[in-house]
Amino acid sequence: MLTLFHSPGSCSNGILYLLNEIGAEHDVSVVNVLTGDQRREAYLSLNPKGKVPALRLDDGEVLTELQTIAFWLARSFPQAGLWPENTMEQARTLELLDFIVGSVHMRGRTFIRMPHKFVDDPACHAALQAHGRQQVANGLAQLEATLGGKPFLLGRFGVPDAAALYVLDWAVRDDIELSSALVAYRERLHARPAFAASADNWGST
Ligand SMILES: N[C@@H](CCC(=O)N[C@@H](CS)C(=O)NCC(=O)O)C(=O)O
Repeated sequence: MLTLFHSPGSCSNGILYLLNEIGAEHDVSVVNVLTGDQRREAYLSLNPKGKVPALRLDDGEVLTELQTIAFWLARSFPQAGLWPENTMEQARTLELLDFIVGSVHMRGRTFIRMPHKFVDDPACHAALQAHGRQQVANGLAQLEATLGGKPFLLGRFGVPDAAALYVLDWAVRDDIELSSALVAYRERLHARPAFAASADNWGST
């Protein structure tokens, strides 16, 4: 059985959503990053990086990093059709995943929520948070341009949409205004059965 190590409301929501999108049987082991579970020995022995998501496979292998886990899931469950055949579409998938994780999350949202991780002086935190908010807003504008009227980022639903959903949910939580196109896109993602199937472990949206 696959086991997702997951903190409800965090970026591991993206993997939870994909597991349900694929219909892959799985357990969820909650690692609450708000209470520091990720730094406890029990979790560090599984993922020394002290981050979620992590996915333990049937053979005991543990995968970390959202893009890696998303790739593994999409390739291991080909019947779900989440990994494109075409090389250009594969490249676009990786490009979007890297942008959402590497830029919007790590270089945007992280500054909003965790300015203390980058600079000790509390006097600097507001400036770092403002920078993070601007980065997230820029990133969302980029995603809207990529959507360009399509229902999902690559036309049909794909793994980058599962990552886009948690940054959209975070934007709402952080009071960052969404355009009407992004509101409609988020609603489309919330309307998929994978979202209802994830409800018990989703956390606040
Ligand atoms: N690049 C990693 C980032 C993972 C990450 O930063 N996860 C956050 C939750 S959204 C976390 O575990 N934070 C706990 C911490 O930094 O202590 C990925 O995409 O999987």
